Amino acid sequence: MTTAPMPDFPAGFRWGVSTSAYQIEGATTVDGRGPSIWDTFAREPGRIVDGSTGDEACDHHHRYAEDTALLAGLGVSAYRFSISWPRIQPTGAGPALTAGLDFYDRLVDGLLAAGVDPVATLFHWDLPQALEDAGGWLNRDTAARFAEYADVTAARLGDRVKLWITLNEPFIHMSLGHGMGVHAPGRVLLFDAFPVAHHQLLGHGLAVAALRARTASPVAIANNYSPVRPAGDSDVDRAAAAYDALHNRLFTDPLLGLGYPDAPGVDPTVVRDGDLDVIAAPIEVLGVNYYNPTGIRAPEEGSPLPFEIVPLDGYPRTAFDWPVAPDGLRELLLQLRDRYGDALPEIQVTESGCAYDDAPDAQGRVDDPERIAYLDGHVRAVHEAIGAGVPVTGYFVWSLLDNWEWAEGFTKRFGLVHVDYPTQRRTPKSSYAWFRDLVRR
Ligand code: PNW
Repeated sequence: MTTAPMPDFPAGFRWGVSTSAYQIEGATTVDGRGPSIWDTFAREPGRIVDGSTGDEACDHHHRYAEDTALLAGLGVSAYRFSISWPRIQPTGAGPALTAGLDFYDRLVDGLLAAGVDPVATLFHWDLPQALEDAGGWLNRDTAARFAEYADVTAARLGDRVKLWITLNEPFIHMSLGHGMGVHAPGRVLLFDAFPVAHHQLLGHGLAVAALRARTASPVAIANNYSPVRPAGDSDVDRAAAAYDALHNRLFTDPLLGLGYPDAPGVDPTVVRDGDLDVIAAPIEVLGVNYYNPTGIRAPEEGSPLPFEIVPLDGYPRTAFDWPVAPDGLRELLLQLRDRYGDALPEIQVTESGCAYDDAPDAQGRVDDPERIAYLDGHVRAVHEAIGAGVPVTGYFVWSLLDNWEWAEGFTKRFGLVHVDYPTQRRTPKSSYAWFRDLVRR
């Protein structure tokens, strides 16, 4: 970490923190909530490293007032949360459940009273199980169901949510959920998962139209990006380009009107006339989730993949074994600007953060200097990108709270606030104080 003073950010720059519904809420059976694919997946033996589920998670559904007070104490101008689709429509179709909407209504009003802008994500991977039973995102109809869910949700919250985000990381949901089977719904389709990409993007486009009818607030999507670092030499350029097209362009080129790139798995027979126009509906903000770059080399002879992912040498590592590479964030922001030029909307970094094995000391304090160094480096990288002309207007830390980290269960802690799961006691870490001081300046 450099000791140089943090440079000033433009006035109005949005500082926030992010969470998602299934990772923090718990209370999975209250108020008529239906099961989601993550309730199902977490119950399958061997799926989650510690055998846990999100049944309780951080118990945020009951403790949202305490968590809103933590946000107020942090002084952030925005909080990005996600809405649980099966709380609103238990089977993914039909009228909205009033009790489900009531929870988010209370949350949103509490945030506004605390001076925090509510930023709502509609889909952070917790698909209603009934839709999965009908084919999930492999079924084109799910895109229409998603737009209907966006409509009924924005009918209630559209006047107060300050930024709507349709999908969170459709690439990770496709690749880990449907390609490799390490996330719900656990399908192993490899590149045959492409319809999951197209139907999510179609759902996004249809939802943008539904939101426009209900709200004047800006609309975004949150994509995951990872700049590609070629490793090795023979045929590496071809492998790197294939991975780059899959991870960084498949979910962005069609959004910005360029159609699908030449990426592994793209199947034009899935794309109907008019779909690309729906997908390219203008959005005000591109959400960028960034954690690390990806090392790529040419595949072994006979490999089913046109690339091989390899660990990157020479970087410190988080508890997830992910490399700490703030330069990758600057590189990616510049790449987006260079690639899309005037078609690129305003960017907000909607997730940036790291997992470490944080634990309270004998005095009950949680000191996490590695997280402070991580965030310091990434915030500076954003500042450099702004200086180079990239229109970045916000930065959200993943995450407010330690929470249920998908297939990793409770074993990975990403929070600015430590959570002791048996007691649900919240303890702000030293990174919470660091971020508060940064935001306050
Ligand atoms: C994102 N990967 O997920 C999600 O949006 C969050 O819900 C999650 O908690 C956070 O990042 C930390 O993992 C990802 O394997 C999951 O490359 C896996 C990967 C990337 C992002």
